[in-house]
Amino acid sequence: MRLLFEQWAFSISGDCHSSSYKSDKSAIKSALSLFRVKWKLLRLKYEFFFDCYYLTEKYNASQLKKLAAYFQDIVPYFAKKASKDVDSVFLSETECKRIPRALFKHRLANNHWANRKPKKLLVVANMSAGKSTLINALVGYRLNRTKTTVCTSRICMLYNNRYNKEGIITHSNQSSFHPEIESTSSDDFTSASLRFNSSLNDRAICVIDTPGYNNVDHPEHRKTTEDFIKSNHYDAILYVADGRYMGTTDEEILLNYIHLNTQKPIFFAINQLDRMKESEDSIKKIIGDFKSHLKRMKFSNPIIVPVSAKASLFFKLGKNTLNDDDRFEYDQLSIKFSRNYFDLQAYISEAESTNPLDATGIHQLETIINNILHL
Ligand SMILES: Nc1nc2c(ncn2[C@@H]2O[C@H](COP(=O)(O)OP(=O)(O)OP(=O)(O)O)[C@@H](O)[C@H]2O)c(=O)[nH]1
Ligand SMILES: [Mg+2]
Repeated sequence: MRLLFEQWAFSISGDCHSSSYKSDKSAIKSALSLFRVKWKLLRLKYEFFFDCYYLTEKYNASQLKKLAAYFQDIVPYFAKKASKDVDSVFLSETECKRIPRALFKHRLANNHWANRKPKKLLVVANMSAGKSTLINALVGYRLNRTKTTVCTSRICMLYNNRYNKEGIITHSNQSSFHPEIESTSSDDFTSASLRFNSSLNDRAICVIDTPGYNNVDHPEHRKTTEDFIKSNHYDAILYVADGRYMGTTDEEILLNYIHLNTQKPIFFAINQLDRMKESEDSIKKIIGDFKSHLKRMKFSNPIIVPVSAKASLFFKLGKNTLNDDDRFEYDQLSIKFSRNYFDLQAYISEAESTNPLDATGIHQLETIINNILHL
């Protein structure tokens, strides 16, 4: 706690001589009164105590009473009343006019959010179907490594963080914050939280990436994915099919495994549809054939969403963020997704797309995720 108090104080004062505090008392006094350059008013007492209580509540709620007693004992005279006011908020939910309203509002919103356990969406597919790209498209950033060769080798969880408007908090052996979201890669963490660039950005949701199932060179990938499917530590499965290779034996094996090993809702995306050609491929038929195939495999009334993960990711990122190769592809995709043939959402709903991003099917997928997970 002392370390956190110090950091809190430093974030305001800009001072970084942490060792100059000889005791808790002097650190707290400093955080409260602060020898702030040009700003000596004691305006942040309440914020300081709120933060201390939040931290204690989150990590050791049984110690809240102890914290109140500790503060009464240790805080300087000028902050005693503020400390008492905040005690009553956290210990007996008593409001107090002296406390800034914004802090109450924040606490209400925080409680509301904290009580909502995130729903978890497990994304599975065979190799290179586009799981990682689709997850990138859903969260709106390039986080998961994607390649034409094999890449994802372990489970990676991405949580939507409704409050942190910028940056990403990553967890592996230790947790860290990175202000630049795309400077991190899912190779370096096992879970992370960031605010999704998506219509799901105010929802309590976690999206889980898995390794390609049919990787003969790395049988452990199959095991990782199978173990997770069996674990039941998720609320629904999104199966990603590659629109170019449907109905393969590998696909049947994975679908069978899912069918036999989970009771959770499952729905389907057909990806990479931007690669189709109007003169050769009927997207309508691809969807229809997949539906019949799934029904034969005993998936009753399967929900199928046609998408282009790559186009949706590019359109969400914006042309300016792309390198020269990708910009060229961006232009081609923009032209494609202005044509009726590539209006993917029109294949499964009445709605006609009014912009290329809608046409990629990603918004429709987000809506379906929202409905299936009851977010
Ligand atoms: N044209 C096009 N390419 C895509 C699309 N989605 C993914 N790709 C490409 O397909 C390749 C594989 O994509 P990934 O997202 O890595 O596939 P994955 O399913 O995560 O692969 P593994 O982790 O190896 O199982 C990459 O080169 C992607 O750029 C899409 O919708 N359209
Ligand atoms: Mg992957």
